[in-house]
Amino acid sequence: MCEIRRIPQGNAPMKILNFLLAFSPRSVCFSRVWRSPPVNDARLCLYVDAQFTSPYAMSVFVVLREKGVEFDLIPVDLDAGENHTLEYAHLSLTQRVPTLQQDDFALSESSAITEYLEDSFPDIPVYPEGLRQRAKARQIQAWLRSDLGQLRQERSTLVVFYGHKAPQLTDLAQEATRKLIHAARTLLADGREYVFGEWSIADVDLALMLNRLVLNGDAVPALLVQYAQRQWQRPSVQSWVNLQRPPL
Ligand SMILES: N[C@@H](CCC(=O)N[C@@H](CS)C(=O)NCC(=O)O)C(=O)O
Repeated sequence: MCEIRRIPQGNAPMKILNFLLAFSPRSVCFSRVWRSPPVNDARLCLYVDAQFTSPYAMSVFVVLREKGVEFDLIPVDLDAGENHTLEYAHLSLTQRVPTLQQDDFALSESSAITEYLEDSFPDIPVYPEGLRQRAKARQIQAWLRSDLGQLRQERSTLVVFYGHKAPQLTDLAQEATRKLIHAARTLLADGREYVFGEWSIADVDLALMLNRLVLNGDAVPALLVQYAQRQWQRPSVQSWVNLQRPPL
Protein backbone atom coordinates (compact mmCIF):
# COMPACT_ATOMS: atom_id res chain seq x y z
CA MET A 1 0.00 0.00 0.00
CA CYS A 2 2.86 2.35 0.80
CA GLU A 3 6.25 2.01 -0.76
CA ILE A 4 9.23 3.98 0.48
CA ARG A 5 11.34 5.34 -2.35
CA ARG A 6 14.77 6.65 -1.52
CA ILE A 7 17.20 8.73 -3.49
CA PRO A 8 20.02 6.33 -4.30
CA GLN A 9 23.01 7.01 -2.07
CA GLY A 10 26.40 7.63 -3.63
CA ASN A 11 29.27 10.03 -3.32
CA ALA A 12 28.36 13.68 -2.84
CA PRO A 13 28.39 14.74 -6.53
CA MET A 14 26.35 11.67 -7.50
CA LYS A 15 23.91 12.36 -4.73
CA ILE A 16 23.43 15.92 -5.95
CA LEU A 17 23.08 14.75 -9.54
CA ASN A 18 20.53 12.16 -8.55
CA PHE A 19 18.64 14.74 -6.60
CA LEU A 20 18.60 17.19 -9.50
CA LEU A 21 17.40 14.46 -11.84
CA ALA A 22 14.81 13.40 -9.38
CA PHE A 23 13.21 16.79 -9.28
CA SER A 24 13.45 17.61 -12.95
CA PRO A 25 10.14 19.09 -14.13
CA ARG A 26 9.40 16.10 -16.34
CA SER A 27 9.97 13.57 -13.60
CA VAL A 28 7.04 12.06 -11.86
CA CYS A 29 7.76 11.13 -8.30
CA PHE A 30 11.43 10.41 -8.82
CA SER A 31 10.65 8.15 -11.77
CA ARG A 32 13.92 9.07 -13.45
CA VAL A 33 16.07 7.82 -10.63
CA TRP A 34 14.15 4.67 -9.99
CA ARG A 35 14.70 1.63 -12.08
CA SER A 36 11.04 0.90 -12.66
CA PRO A 37 8.83 3.79 -13.76
CA PRO A 38 5.55 4.22 -11.89
CA VAL A 39 2.83 1.96 -13.22
CA ASN A 40 0.30 4.73 -12.91
CA ASP A 41 1.35 8.33 -13.34
CA ALA A 42 -1.48 9.46 -11.10
CA ARG A 43 -0.07 7.48 -8.17
CA LEU A 44 0.30 9.70 -5.15
CA CYS A 45 3.71 10.61 -3.76
CA LEU A 46 4.12 11.98 -0.27
CA TYR A 47 7.34 13.85 0.51
CA VAL A 48 8.23 13.67 4.19
CA ASP A 49 11.29 14.33 6.34
CA ALA A 50 13.93 11.62 6.20
CA GLN A 51 13.75 11.04 9.97
CA PHE A 52 9.98 10.62 9.95
CA THR A 53 9.59 13.04 12.85
CA SER A 54 7.40 15.70 11.23
CA PRO A 55 4.02 15.73 12.98
CA TYR A 56 2.56 17.38 9.89
CA ALA A 57 3.88 14.68 7.59
CA MET A 58 2.54 12.08 10.01
CA SER A 59 -0.93 13.62 9.84
CA VAL A 60 -1.05 13.30 6.06
CA PHE A 61 0.46 9.80 6.14
CA VAL A 62 -2.24 8.68 8.59
CA VAL A 63 -4.99 10.08 6.37
CA LEU A 64 -3.65 8.20 3.35
CA ARG A 65 -3.46 4.99 5.37
CA GLU A 66 -6.93 5.45 6.80
CA LYS A 67 -8.35 5.98 3.33
CA GLY A 68 -6.52 2.97 1.97
CA VAL A 69 -4.96 5.01 -0.83
CA GLU A 70 -1.80 3.67 -2.44
CA PHE A 71 1.12 6.05 -2.36
CA ASP A 72 4.88 6.30 -2.41
CA LEU A 73 6.66 7.79 0.57
CA ILE A 74 9.65 9.91 -0.39
CA PRO A 75 12.05 10.99 2.34
CA VAL A 76 13.62 14.44 1.94
CA ASP A 77 16.80 15.15 3.91
CA LEU A 78 16.03 18.48 5.58
CA ASP A 79 19.38 18.52 7.40
CA ALA A 80 21.15 18.40 4.04
CA GLY A 81 18.92 21.20 2.75
CA GLU A 82 17.29 19.05 0.06
CA ASN A 83 14.08 21.01 0.56
CA HIS A 84 15.79 24.27 -0.44
CA THR A 85 16.98 23.16 -3.84
CA LEU A 86 15.42 24.84 -6.85
CA GLU A 87 13.97 21.51 -7.83
CA TYR A 88 12.14 21.00 -4.57
CA ALA A 89 11.02 24.63 -4.62
CA HIS A 90 9.58 23.92 -8.04
CA LEU A 91 7.51 21.17 -6.45
CA SER A 92 6.70 22.72 -3.09
CA LEU A 93 5.64 26.34 -2.79
CA THR A 94 6.69 26.40 0.86
CA GLN A 95 9.90 24.33 0.50
CA ARG A 96 8.69 22.26 3.39
CA VAL A 97 7.39 18.79 4.10
CA PRO A 98 4.88 17.35 3.78
CA THR A 99 4.17 17.84 0.11
CA LEU A 100 1.80 15.69 -1.85
CA GLN A 101 2.31 15.15 -5.57
CA GLN A 102 -0.15 13.62 -7.98
CA ASP A 103 0.95 13.83 -11.62
CA ASP A 104 1.43 17.56 -12.34
CA PHE A 105 -0.34 18.69 -9.16
CA ALA A 106 1.59 19.37 -5.95
CA LEU A 107 0.34 20.66 -2.64
CA SER A 108 2.04 21.63 0.63
CA GLU A 109 0.63 22.51 4.08
CA SER A 110 -0.59 19.42 5.86
CA SER A 111 -4.14 20.44 6.65
CA ALA A 112 -4.67 21.70 3.08
CA ILE A 113 -3.46 18.28 1.95
CA THR A 114 -5.71 16.34 4.31
CA GLU A 115 -8.70 18.39 3.19
CA TYR A 116 -7.78 17.77 -0.44
CA LEU A 117 -7.57 14.05 0.28
CA GLU A 118 -10.92 14.16 2.05
CA ASP A 119 -12.51 15.73 -1.02
CA SER A 120 -10.70 13.39 -3.40
CA PHE A 121 -11.39 10.16 -1.51
CA PRO A 122 -14.61 10.76 0.43
CA ASP A 123 -15.60 7.10 0.93
CA ILE A 124 -13.67 6.76 4.18
CA PRO A 125 -13.99 10.13 5.91
CA VAL A 126 -11.32 11.45 8.25
CA TYR A 127 -13.18 14.62 9.20
CA PRO A 128 -16.38 14.57 11.25
CA GLU A 129 -19.80 14.89 9.67
CA GLY A 130 -21.62 18.19 9.63
CA LEU A 131 -20.58 21.71 8.74
CA ARG A 132 -19.92 22.89 12.28
CA GLN A 133 -18.15 19.77 13.47
CA ARG A 134 -15.86 19.88 10.45
CA ALA A 135 -15.16 23.54 11.10
CA LYS A 136 -14.30 22.67 14.71
CA ALA A 137 -11.93 19.94 13.53
CA ARG A 138 -10.19 22.45 11.26
CA GLN A 139 -10.03 24.83 14.19
CA ILE A 140 -8.12 22.24 16.24
CA GLN A 141 -5.76 21.50 13.37
CA ALA A 142 -5.04 25.18 12.69
CA TRP A 143 -4.56 25.93 16.39
CA LEU A 144 -2.14 23.07 17.00
CA ARG A 145 -0.09 24.22 14.02
CA SER A 146 0.04 27.90 14.89
CA ASP A 147 0.08 28.13 18.70
CA LEU A 148 1.95 26.51 21.62
CA GLY A 149 5.26 27.25 19.92
CA GLN A 150 7.31 27.16 23.11
CA LEU A 151 5.95 23.75 24.00
CA ARG A 152 6.71 22.47 20.51
CA GLN A 153 10.22 23.83 20.82
CA GLU A 154 10.98 22.37 24.26
CA ARG A 155 9.27 19.06 23.57
CA SER A 156 10.32 18.37 19.99
CA THR A 157 9.10 15.27 18.23
CA LEU A 158 12.51 13.68 18.89
CA VAL A 159 10.92 12.96 22.28
CA VAL A 160 8.04 11.22 20.54
CA PHE A 161 9.85 9.30 17.81
CA TYR A 162 13.42 8.89 19.09
CA GLY A 163 12.73 8.57 22.82
CA HIS A 164 14.77 11.65 23.69
CA LYS A 165 14.36 13.02 27.19
CA ALA A 166 14.11 16.79 27.43
CA PRO A 167 14.89 19.03 30.42
CA GLN A 168 12.27 20.71 32.60
CA LEU A 169 9.86 23.05 30.87
CA THR A 170 10.49 26.79 31.14
CA ASP A 171 7.74 29.05 32.48
CA LEU A 172 6.71 29.96 28.96
CA ALA A 173 6.38 26.33 27.92
CA GLN A 174 4.48 25.57 31.11
CA GLU A 175 2.03 28.29 30.17
CA ALA A 176 1.54 26.69 26.79
CA THR A 177 1.13 23.32 28.48
CA ARG A 178 -1.64 24.66 30.72
CA LYS A 179 -3.40 26.05 27.66
CA LEU A 180 -3.15 22.71 25.86
CA ILE A 181 -4.42 20.75 28.85
CA HIS A 182 -7.30 23.15 29.37
CA ALA A 183 -8.35 22.84 25.72
CA ALA A 184 -7.97 19.05 25.65
CA ARG A 185 -9.95 18.67 28.88
CA THR A 186 -12.70 20.87 27.45
CA LEU A 187 -12.84 18.85 24.25
CA LEU A 188 -12.92 15.53 26.11
CA ALA A 189 -14.84 16.68 29.19
CA ASP A 190 -17.35 13.84 29.30
CA GLY A 191 -14.70 11.14 28.99
CA ARG A 192 -15.48 10.54 25.32
CA GLU A 193 -13.06 8.41 23.30
CA TYR A 194 -12.75 10.85 20.44
CA VAL A 195 -13.20 14.61 20.25
CA PHE A 196 -16.09 14.35 17.80
CA GLY A 197 -17.59 11.11 19.08
CA GLU A 198 -16.01 9.14 16.24
CA TRP A 199 -12.36 9.08 15.24
CA SER A 200 -11.11 11.95 13.11
CA ILE A 201 -7.72 13.25 12.06
CA ALA A 202 -8.03 15.95 14.72
CA ASP A 203 -7.61 13.18 17.33
CA VAL A 204 -4.25 12.23 15.88
CA ASP A 205 -3.02 15.83 15.82
CA LEU A 206 -4.19 16.40 19.40
CA ALA A 207 -2.69 13.12 20.62
CA LEU A 208 0.65 13.97 19.01
CA MET A 209 0.75 17.28 20.88
CA LEU A 210 -0.14 15.58 24.19
CA ASN A 211 2.43 12.85 23.58
CA ARG A 212 5.22 15.43 23.46
CA LEU A 213 4.57 15.65 27.21
CA VAL A 214 3.32 12.14 28.00
CA LEU A 215 6.28 10.37 26.38
CA ASN A 216 8.72 12.64 28.16
CA GLY A 217 7.18 11.74 31.53
CA ASP A 218 5.74 15.23 32.16
CA ALA A 219 2.67 15.57 34.37
CA VAL A 220 -0.51 15.20 32.30
CA PRO A 221 -3.98 14.35 33.67
CA ALA A 222 -4.68 10.60 33.52
CA LEU A 223 -7.72 11.04 31.27
CA LEU A 224 -5.57 12.76 28.65
CA VAL A 225 -2.77 10.21 28.98
CA GLN A 226 -5.26 7.44 28.28
CA TYR A 227 -6.69 9.39 25.36
CA ALA A 228 -3.26 9.94 23.81
CA GLN A 229 -2.27 6.31 24.32
CA ARG A 230 -5.51 5.14 22.71
CA GLN A 231 -4.96 7.25 19.60
CA TRP A 232 -1.40 5.97 19.39
CA GLN A 233 -2.58 2.36 19.12
CA ARG A 234 -4.47 3.05 15.90
CA PRO A 235 -2.88 0.93 13.11
CA SER A 236 -2.45 3.89 10.76
CA VAL A 237 -0.58 5.77 13.50
CA GLN A 238 1.46 2.72 14.44
CA SER A 239 2.61 2.31 10.85
CA TRP A 240 4.14 5.80 11.03
CA VAL A 241 5.55 5.22 14.52
CA ASN A 242 7.18 1.97 13.36
CA LEU A 243 8.88 3.35 10.27
CA GLN A 244 12.58 2.59 10.38
CA ARG A 245 14.39 5.78 11.34
CA PRO A 246 18.02 6.58 10.58
CA PRO A 247 20.29 7.08 13.58
CA LEU A 248 20.60 10.75 14.54
N1 LIG B 1 2.28 24.40 8.56
C1 LIG B 1 3.09 23.42 7.88
C2 LIG B 1 4.33 23.14 8.70
C3 LIG B 1 5.31 22.28 7.92
C4 LIG B 1 6.67 22.27 8.60
O1 LIG B 1 6.96 23.04 9.53
N2 LIG B 1 7.53 21.37 8.12
C5 LIG B 1 8.88 21.29 8.63
C6 LIG B 1 9.17 19.89 9.13
S1 LIG B 1 8.20 19.53 10.55
C7 LIG B 1 9.86 21.61 7.52
O2 LIG B 1 9.64 21.25 6.38
N3 LIG B 1 10.95 22.28 7.86
C8 LIG B 1 11.99 22.60 6.96
C9 LIG B 1 12.09 24.07 6.71
O3 LIG B 1 11.19 24.84 7.12
O4 LIG B 1 13.07 24.46 6.08
C10 LIG B 1 2.25 22.14 7.67
O5 LIG B 1 1.26 21.96 8.39
O6 LIG B 1 2.54 21.37 6.74
